[in-house]
Amino acid sequence: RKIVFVTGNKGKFREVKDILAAKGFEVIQNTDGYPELQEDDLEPIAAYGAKWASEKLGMPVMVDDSGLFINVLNGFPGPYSAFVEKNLGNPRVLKIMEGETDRSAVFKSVIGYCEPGAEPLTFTGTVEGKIAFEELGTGGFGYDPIFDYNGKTFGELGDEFKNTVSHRRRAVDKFVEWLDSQS
Ligand code: ITT
Ligand code: NA
Repeated sequence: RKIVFVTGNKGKFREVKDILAAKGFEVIQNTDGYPELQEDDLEPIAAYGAKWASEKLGMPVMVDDSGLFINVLNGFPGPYSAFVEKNLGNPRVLKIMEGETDRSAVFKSVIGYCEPGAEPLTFTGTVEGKIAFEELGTGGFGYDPIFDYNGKTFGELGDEFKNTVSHRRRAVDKFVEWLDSQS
């Protein structure tokens, strides 16, 4: 079974490809992109993007809208995660977090899936962690070097372990459960 994943993010694609390969799916990357709504929640962004891309391409597609939600910052950068990573980067996020004792944060991934002519569906996964005090590790991508999961960052833990516990893994598991229930 094949699934087209519309994303420009190599890290996301690599993770989803590995997770879904283990479940017997082949994932094909499409980099055409889609308009991203400005919303506080990721679900409507993923739903709209999946619907838009499936109509545009005329085939079933999945997208993944994700972000890092830092509790003491009221969920920032959340839906602005891509903008913040690109324009500020991990060092500036660490700077904002200087002196903060509550370092709890949540990574969230929302998979949007849509077939042409149908309504979009969303599957959400989260994982809790803490913002580290420095960037650690070279694995993963994006915020992984500053996301501490039980004492080590996702950057240190690397893809293989990350894929067993991550927000993305949990979202993909729900998606596959739904796909299996359809066949
Ligand atoms: P798309 O083409 O799929 O939209 P994107 O990188 O723009 O790719 P988003 O709009 O969903 O993705 O923005 C999410 C941001 O959060 C982006 O900067 C990612 O690098 C980062 N991010 C998402 N998942 C992550 C993860 O598992 N580990 C580290 N950073 C992550
Ligand atoms: Na994006």
